[in-house]
Amino acid sequence: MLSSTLTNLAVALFTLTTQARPTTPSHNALSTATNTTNSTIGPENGHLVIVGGNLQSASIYEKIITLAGGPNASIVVIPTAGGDPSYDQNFPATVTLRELGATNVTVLHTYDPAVADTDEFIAPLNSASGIFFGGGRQWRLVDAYAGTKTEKAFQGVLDRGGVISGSSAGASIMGSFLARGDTQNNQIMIGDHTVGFGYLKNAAIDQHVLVRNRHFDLFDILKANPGLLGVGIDEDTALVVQGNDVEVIGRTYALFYDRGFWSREELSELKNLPEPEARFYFLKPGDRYDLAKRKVVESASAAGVSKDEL
Ligand SMILES: *[C@@H]1O[C@H](CO)[C@@H](O)[C@H](O)[C@H]1NC(C)=O
Ligand SMILES: *[C@@H]1O[C@H](CO)[C@@H](O)[C@H](O)[C@H]1NC(C)=O
Ligand SMILES: *[C@@H]1O[C@H](CO)[C@@H](O)[C@H](O)[C@H]1NC(C)=O
Ligand SMILES: CC(=O)N[C@H]1CO[C@H](CO)[C@@H](O)[C@@H]1O
Repeated sequence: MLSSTLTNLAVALFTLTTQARPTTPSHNALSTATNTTNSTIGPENGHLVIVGGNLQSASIYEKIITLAGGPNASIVVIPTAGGDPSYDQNFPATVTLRELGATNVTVLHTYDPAVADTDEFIAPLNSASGIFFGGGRQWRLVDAYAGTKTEKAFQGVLDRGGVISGSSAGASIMGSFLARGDTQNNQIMIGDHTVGFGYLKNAAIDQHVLVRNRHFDLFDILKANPGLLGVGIDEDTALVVQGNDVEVIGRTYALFYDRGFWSREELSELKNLPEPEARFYFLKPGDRYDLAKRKVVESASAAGVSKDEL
């Protein structure tokens, strides 16, 4: 009698629960990314170095120079996101690259897509093995270069095994979805420009994330585009991408928004995690991430917390 009442109660509760959550069958799974999405993938050839703004560390610049092929590699710097009336060959990132040993650094700039669509303009890109996009507003890069020979020549650098790098706006432009692409206001996450150059496919990239407390902002994009991977990068911190492998380098942390969760310590039922669609987690320099699996790559750096740190 009692047991059949309990059974009925259990069935009633089960029914209630399943009715209340018709679309989230595994709402308490800790580490499963939902698989209703396309994979996020990096470039087939070459590398990306995606910097979250305020680039200071020589080690990040040096990584860019090395991946371009060393000091004599031709590196083209694109300052266009900055919005200044004009640029000369002494744009700050250019000066720093030269100070760190790069011997052949060229500034290339136009706001005019008709100019960007000429063979003359793209000539330096044809023999370049590195590109660096400076900061500013990412939509300016779209207005100047999207759909032109220049955009194709950027891709050509990657296809030949070179490196595309960039900081702040120069980071966001690398996503297929252009985060903060609005021409009026940089707080609008889904603006009047939403298509980036897409070196990282099925992804949206935000920057300055911890310094500016932007860690909830990517959810505007991810709610409307649940198939995307969200990536948030803090200042003076970078993702180095080769194929689907990502390594965090630099000074602080990168945030991953994949509906999963990961921790250096053993996951416990005591953790009070939000629903999968409201989650993110942090990786530090040395940690690696697999874009195709949307999972952290376990490694020495990502190993568990040792007993004396408990
Ligand atoms: C760079 O070029 C200079 C002059 O052409 C040459 O002397 C030097 O050995 C080259 N350096 C490297 C690392 O290839
Ligand atoms: C420097 O790079 C440009 C292309 O960006 C190339 O045309 C030129 O030959 C390079 N100069 C040297 C000295 O390697
Ligand atoms: C997957 O990719 C296809 C083709 O690029 C696209 O049409 C579709 O919207 C994508 N689906 C998701 C869930 O992102
Ligand atoms: C529909 C869909 O995107 N399915 C993917 C699920 O995940 C596997 C492994 O990552 C992919 O190969 C499928 O394409």
